[in-house]
Amino acid sequence: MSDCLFCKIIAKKVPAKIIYDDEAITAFEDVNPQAPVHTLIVPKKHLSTTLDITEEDNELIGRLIRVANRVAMEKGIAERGFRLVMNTNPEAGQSVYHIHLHLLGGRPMHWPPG
Ligand code: DGP
Repeated sequence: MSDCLFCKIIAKKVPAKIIYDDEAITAFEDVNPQAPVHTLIVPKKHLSTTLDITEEDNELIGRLIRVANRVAMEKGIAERGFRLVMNTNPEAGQSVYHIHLHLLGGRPMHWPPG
């Protein structure tokens, strides 16, 4: 999608610190980190919100989580623990309308979330 920030990052038209890239998924560091580890795992397919995910995306969503696990292991936070978050729509705080998995870790996480 031409006016989507994350589509532009995926296409390397907007710079980002990309740490993983394959034919379906790109992962890059969040520009405004909320924890020592804050990586965004993003499907290349443009889906505006989680509500747009259909059965044809089942494999893609599984891959997204497996990439997050891999990044967590590479960053050394897998055993300590980490949080995966996908915000949907305004009340959850979604600000970029291209789905993305937040990988957060490197500090204790609180529950319930704010
Ligand atoms: P959300 O609020 O769940 O839609 O998360 C969007 C995240 O995207 C937020 O944590 C900040 C991050 N972000 C916004 N703009 C940019 C950008 O230009 N580059 C990078 N790397 N991250 C961005």
